[in-house]
Amino acid sequence: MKFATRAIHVGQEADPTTGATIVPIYQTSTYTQEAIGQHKGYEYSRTGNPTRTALEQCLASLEEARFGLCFSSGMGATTTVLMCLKAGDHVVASDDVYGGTYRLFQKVLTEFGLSFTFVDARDLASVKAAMTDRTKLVWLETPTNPLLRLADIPAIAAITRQHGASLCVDNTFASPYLQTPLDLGADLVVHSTTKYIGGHSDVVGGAIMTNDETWHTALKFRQNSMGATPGPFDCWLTLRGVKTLALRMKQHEINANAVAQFLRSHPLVTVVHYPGLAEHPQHELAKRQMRGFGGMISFEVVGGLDGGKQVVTRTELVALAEGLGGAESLIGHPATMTHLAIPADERRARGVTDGLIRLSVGIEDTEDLIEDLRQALAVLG
Ligand code: P1T
Repeated sequence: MKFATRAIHVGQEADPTTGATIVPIYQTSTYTQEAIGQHKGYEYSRTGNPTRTALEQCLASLEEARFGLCFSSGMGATTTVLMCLKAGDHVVASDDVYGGTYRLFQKVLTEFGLSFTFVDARDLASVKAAMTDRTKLVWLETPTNPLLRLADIPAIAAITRQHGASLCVDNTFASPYLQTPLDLGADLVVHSTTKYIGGHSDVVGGAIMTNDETWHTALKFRQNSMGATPGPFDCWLTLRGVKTLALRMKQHEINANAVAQFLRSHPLVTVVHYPGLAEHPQHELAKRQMRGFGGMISFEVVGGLDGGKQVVTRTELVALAEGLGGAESLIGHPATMTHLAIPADERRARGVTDGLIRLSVGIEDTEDLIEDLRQALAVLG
């Protein structure tokens, strides 16, 4: 079965008890047992819930994985991966990551004896140089949030394997429609399903997919032990969203491409980061490991911090908000919003300048988006 068919059907057979065509919201915390330990596969909804199972099976299929597990948020999924490590273990992570991921790694997990080296993952020599005898995990975002930088997944998978470590890719920005990291050599894929997978900015969730049974067993044990699990209604909303993932990603990309072309020819825009532009330094890598370029763009305008802040508050159709991947376009200012948790000097050193603007290009009519950006940019000159 191809992608769009799997998104609509896998894990979503008619309900065995009623024939309901759409997977029901099994809004129950527990399940009646016929005798002690004798049940229909479910005992308690932290451990398992049929609506969650449907979503887990569907997402596993979309990521070409044997196993899928869902969580209450992307951060819940990320925390669960990292909780499979032990005090003393070392992680190599790409330096351009969601601010909340940086905060979890650097401000929470270091308290538990994990250590992190952040590297520019575009540079394979830096990744190699950061690996130590204690490195157990390499953590990549590709494309990154917010700079849309790419990491070469097969090449980094090879480096990771040589050191006996595992590679985890946060695939949130690409979505499984555009990139399947397990096919490219990764061991684990993480998603904030809050974004493209859910697709309607109305539910927070996370997921982990793998083909590795040892990892799956460890993760499932922690999913149940730590309890960052999603409720049945959240799983149902996500499942409803994912049915249109393929359609939505096609339109996100059409719009993002048009918006990127508009921005790059605008006199008050100094730089545009979008992997679909021929001048993006990793355009060739994007063509090799992705099936399209997605709906996220970041760009800089003249006037630095002031210029950036003025533009993001001036759009009318495009909402000023954290988050991304929904039907509606969102605009944000990473330095003061999504990436505020990263100390200013480190943030700037990584290229997240004070004037950087991030745009999640939605699926509205292209012309309306460009018109709104045109009038917002007019504030600069
Ligand atoms: O928000 P949550 O579902 O917990 O997911 C965290 C997360 C993980 N990975 C990436 C790449 C992300 O972008 C996020 C969340 N990001 C935002 C809320 C944002 O506006 O960038």
